[in-house]
Amino acid sequence: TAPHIALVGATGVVGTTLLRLIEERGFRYRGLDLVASARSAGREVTVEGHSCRVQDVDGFDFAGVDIAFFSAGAGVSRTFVPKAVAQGALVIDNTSAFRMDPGTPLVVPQVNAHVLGTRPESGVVANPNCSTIPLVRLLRPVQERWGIRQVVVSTYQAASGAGYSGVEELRAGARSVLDDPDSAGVTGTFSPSLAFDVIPSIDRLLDDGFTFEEQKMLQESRKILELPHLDVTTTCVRVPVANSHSEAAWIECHEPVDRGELVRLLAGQDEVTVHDLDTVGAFPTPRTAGDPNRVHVGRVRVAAHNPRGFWLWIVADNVRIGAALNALQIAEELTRRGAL
Ligand code: 11C
Repeated sequence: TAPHIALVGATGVVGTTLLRLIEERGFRYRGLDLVASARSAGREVTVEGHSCRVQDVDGFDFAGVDIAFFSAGAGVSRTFVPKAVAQGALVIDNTSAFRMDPGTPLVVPQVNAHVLGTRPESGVVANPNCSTIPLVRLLRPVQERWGIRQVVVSTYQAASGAGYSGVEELRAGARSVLDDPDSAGVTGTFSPSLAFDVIPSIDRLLDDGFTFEEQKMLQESRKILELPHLDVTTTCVRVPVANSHSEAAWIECHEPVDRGELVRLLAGQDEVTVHDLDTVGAFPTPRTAGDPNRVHVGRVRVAAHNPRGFWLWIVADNVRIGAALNALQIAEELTRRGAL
């Protein structure tokens, strides 16, 4: 039978997108609870034409819930996921709280659905970070064909990675600078102001000088691809784009790579569009890439001086591909396996 589902973080950018995707993809459920932290509890949200009241996560009873999606931040997950699991729910967690826990599978269905098995012992399946997901979806076939020696990535991450408030802050900052070029913009979620600027710092700074976002891309890629020594190094940058993250990735393999074979290999992956398959140099951008449910790739360049290495330009909707869609595809896979 169809699962009873709960969405914790239902009013956030990932939660509302998850609701839209559930409708778009016709994901079947027999009951639905919308849940959020105290700040958003009590709000009414329309789901498939019906008004639904958002309940407070503090005090919410998970008994009877088959799948609980969490996207209300790592703090909320750390506090309430153990309770949801103890009350019998299977949790699909969108935060960084449990990703590196050895008993918790970290899943991108197109890459490593096999680790789902049936029901995970910990009761939690973790959804990777939004910059990791599109990257590993492209690295997996490359690793299988040529073997990867090193990956160097710079990201260009959209304001929506910081939620609705991040997008609002970008808009307000842009208005402020357009009105007065000497304005310092608007800070809060981002510092300095993101409008007309780029910020090479996402999430907290670690002792080694890398940011947590950069560490997540390394550690999560290694875990998902089951390559504990994979050499991935990144610089994560916030850019004044509302939605969709971009990445410039240099991938060096163990053997020379043929460009024609590479573009055909990538274009053959599930839900991947290669823009320069026939038109060399073509590229997607966050605003023009097209279908937000696909990973977009362009500017595929094999280096003449080192044909073992090539560049990819990658664009993917961070809220869909990087969060809500991946989480829903995990739920679809678990349902298919009868793992609930
Ligand atoms: C951003 N990637 O763009 C972050 C958002 O670890 O799930 C997601 C943070 C996470 O700001």
